Amino acid sequence: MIELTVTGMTCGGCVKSVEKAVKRTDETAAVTVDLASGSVTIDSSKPAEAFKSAIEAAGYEVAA
Ligand SMILES: [Cu+2]
Repeated sequence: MIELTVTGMTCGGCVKSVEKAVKRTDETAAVTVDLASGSVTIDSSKPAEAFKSAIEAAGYEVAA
């Protein structure tokens, strides 16, 4: 299980963008995004780095 803290999400549209970035990286990943806390939980066998890059490329910041 991968847990990332994402900052810069302000609305449901941002949540969708982050979910899309995750799915682009691994279409079979199960992803849960909590808008209030910025917590993004991903169930995938791919490395966390791959998701971090994808989310950053979508325009959000990922805390280490
Ligand atoms: Cu938004």
